[in-house]
Amino acid sequence: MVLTGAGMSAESGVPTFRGESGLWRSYRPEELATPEAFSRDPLLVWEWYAWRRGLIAACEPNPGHTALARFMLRPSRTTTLVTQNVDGLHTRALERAHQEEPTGGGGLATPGEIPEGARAIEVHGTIAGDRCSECHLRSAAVPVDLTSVDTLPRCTECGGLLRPDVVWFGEALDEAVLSAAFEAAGNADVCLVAGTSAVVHPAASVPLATLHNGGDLIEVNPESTPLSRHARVRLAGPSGEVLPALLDPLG
Ligand code: BV8
Ligand code: ZN
Repeated sequence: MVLTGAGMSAESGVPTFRGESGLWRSYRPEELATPEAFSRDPLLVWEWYAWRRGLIAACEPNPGHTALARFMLRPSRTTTLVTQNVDGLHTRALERAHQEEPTGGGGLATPGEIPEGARAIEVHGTIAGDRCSECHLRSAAVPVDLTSVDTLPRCTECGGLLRPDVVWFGEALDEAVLSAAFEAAGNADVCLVAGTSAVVHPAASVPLATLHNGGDLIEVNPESTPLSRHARVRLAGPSGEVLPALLDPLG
């Protein structure tokens, strides 16, 4: 299995959370990505997410996303991708790779949707979706009118304020999504961990399930992290360069 974090998208131009470019108007993500911040100042939180949506829309998947997508789509694929990222770049890379070469470069074409098992498990949700803060109805993201708190998007069903469909700090992850991630890790021979500082839980402990089951960890990160000491192999470089070098020959 593969676990990715914000570092995976750094070479696409999406700022990481804890790197120097991760700040926005001197706020830390932990101050804005919380239910308390949203109920205190929904306009400020929406300004941050609207800014991120605009930035992400202008970004492209990088060669690391593409190499991983091709690897996931191979007919013999038995790899599960779990991501902490909400930017949707893995899905865009998978859709593009599936169009270009439905089986990642080998075997018979499987037309139509990305195969079920090849989809990214987004444990922290998606910035491309909205969710009602009252009735939890989900919908595709709508444009956000930031003129004032009164012009923020509201639920068509109950009139509640819409929020981005992401998991905030202090909020529980979706049970089914999280157990799918831990199950994949528990069954994996190898957990490839790319681009995460491994400080946000419970996602950061998913790779430990591979270790507990006798599997190995490979870490792709220019820096070391709390997972580094558990890694059988550490590839200390940017995922946009390391993953193509690592995965393309395997294809
Ligand atoms: C939960 C969605 C319980 C939103 C995100 C004290 C108080 C309150 C809570 C806690 C606390 N202590 C611990 C907690 C729990 C908390 C937590 O872990 N906090 C941390 C900060 C200590 N966790 C939670 O609150 C979680 N929920 O515990 O619920 C519960 C249970 C039942 C009932 C109720 C509650 C929810 C956590 C989810 C938060 N949401 N995102 C949004 O995006 O706006 S987390 C956010 O951080 C992103 O998803 C991000 O992916 C994630 C992790 O960060 P990273 O991905 O690792 O990114 P980071 O910038 O940190 O690191 C980048 C790495 O890439 C670096 O290592 C860098 O070296 C590397 N890199 C850079 N360039 C490259 C590269 N690598 C490769 N290539 C490159 N080119
Ligand atoms: Zn509603």
